[in-house]
Amino acid sequence: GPFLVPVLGDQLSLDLASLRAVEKGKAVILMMEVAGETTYVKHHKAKIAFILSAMRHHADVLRKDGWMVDYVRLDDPGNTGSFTGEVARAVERLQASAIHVTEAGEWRVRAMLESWADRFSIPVTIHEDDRFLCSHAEFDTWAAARKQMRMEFFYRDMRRKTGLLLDEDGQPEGGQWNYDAENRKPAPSRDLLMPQPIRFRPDAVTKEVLGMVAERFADHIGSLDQFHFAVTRADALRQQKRFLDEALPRFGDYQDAMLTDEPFLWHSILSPYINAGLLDPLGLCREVEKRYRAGKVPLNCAEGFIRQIIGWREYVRGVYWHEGPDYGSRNALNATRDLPGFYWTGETDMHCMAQAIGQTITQAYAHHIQRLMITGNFALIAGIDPHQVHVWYLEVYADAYEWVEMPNTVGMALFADGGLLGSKPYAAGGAYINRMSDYCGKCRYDVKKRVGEDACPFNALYWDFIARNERKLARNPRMAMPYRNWERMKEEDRAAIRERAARFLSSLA
Ligand code: FAD
Ligand code: DLZ
Ligand code: SF4
Repeated sequence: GPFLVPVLGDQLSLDLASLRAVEKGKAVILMMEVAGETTYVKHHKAKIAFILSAMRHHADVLRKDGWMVDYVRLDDPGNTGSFTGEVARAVERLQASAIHVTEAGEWRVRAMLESWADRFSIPVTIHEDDRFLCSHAEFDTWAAARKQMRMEFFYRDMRRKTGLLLDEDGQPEGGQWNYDAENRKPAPSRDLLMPQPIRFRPDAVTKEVLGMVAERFADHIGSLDQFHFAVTRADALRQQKRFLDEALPRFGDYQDAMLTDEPFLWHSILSPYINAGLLDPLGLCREVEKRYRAGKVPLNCAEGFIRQIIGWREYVRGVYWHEGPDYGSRNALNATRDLPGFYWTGETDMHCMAQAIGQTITQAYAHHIQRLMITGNFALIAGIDPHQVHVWYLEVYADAYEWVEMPNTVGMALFADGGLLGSKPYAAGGAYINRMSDYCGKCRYDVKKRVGEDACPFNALYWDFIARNERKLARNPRMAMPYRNWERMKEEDRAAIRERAARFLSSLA
């Protein structure tokens, strides 16, 4: 019988290790829409629609490329609802002689793949996913050689490995590895010339998927009205070109900025395509470098973007696999509060939160600083249970897969790993949000106040966080300043701030 090549929903690339391992005429590709994957968490409707439509389009691309493809739809009679169940049916149906599969993107699915060798009496080969620059072994070697796993040093190795933005002597372009200091400009005023991502109109395939998702997943978060994602590599490449031409030249400058009713700013909105396999991350970085070499894009923008991909993206994946399956249950600050209901509705008077959550519901997208410094920061300083926060991020973003979402949430945003990923918690009061956005001017709360019913909740929560975690954080040299400031406050002011925080927190329940 033929070789069976299961291709998972985030493996929508023609250049895939498992495909390279087999011959077209002798292999059948198996693609599976299964209830297990659509509901292991209650993904945003647009995320499910994006993945299923992209899978259906990719099956056509594979067939046109000469592959035999067996495609199981969610509503096919007999669908067992799981990868393992569908592989079992296919092995039987095709009398497959061996299985070749590219490794999965999370521990849960890795365990399924690893169970196949025992379950089916045919050879199973799990291929390393070489769409990533850094293999598991390479990351483990890197991590073993140092006391702390700092992204910055990992990133320099990836620059050297790829040669991206190096000069003839192998030195970093411009003399510095990192130009982040230039990338913290506050929000500009709203600008009619602000670039906007292309909004792709759903074709017949996507429309059918949208109908099915609306019906089957009605109780999942999110709306489908504004569904605009590319669902093919060809369209994803159009979005990529749009980004390179229009947004990249100012990407760095406004990377941390936030503006009311501007969900996208100068960000690429390419993560769903990169993570699903429709775009090649290294190819994208090479295009960015080309624009810099051609004088079309400043160095801080090109470097900043490339760092997000070959630095942060590769690094968080390394951490996820290096730390093991228990990483997601860490809770270094013992945070136990339930996730407030407004994370699901956006209905809160905190304008910054309403904006970040609102666009999450309509677009399945928020950019990095919204995820980190608005919804993430709030969860951190309010002491929300990291597991609940993790599930939320995994559900609501179109780009969310555990390998990338979990370290960003548990490590970067919540400090629940005790400082493995970041050297200090990204905790901030309203002043930071006011500096980087126009949100506070449109908010019912007063960002300058710490106490009183109209005081910005982030202020009291920030100091309450500092006070609450003194035992765990005060010795961190990078936290010396806030602790000094806290100590300097009058006792009665400290009490009033903590009282305001307590009242606000009890109003959440
Ligand atoms: P841009 O700002 O245009 O950045 C370019 C690319 O760099 C992104 O497409 C992405 O591939 C990569 N990138 C940037 N920052 C990171 C990062 N911290 N980690 C990994 N890759 C990065 N990203 C995901 O892809 N999936 C997630 O589930 C996810 N969850 C997150 C949860 C939290 C709490 C936080 C703080 C961040 C999370 N991120 C996640 C990282 C980042 O916010 C998104 O990658 C980014 O917002 C995607 O939008 P963009 O394509 O417009 O990014
Ligand atoms: C996220 C997702 C969803 C919603 N549905 C499917 C699906 O029906 N079939 C599939 O192959 N993949 C899906 N995915 C993506 C998988 O969950 C992803 O491949 C795993 O997380 C492994 O990394
Ligand atoms: Fe957010 Fe506070 Fe600013 Fe309101 S005042 S937008 S709650 S930071």
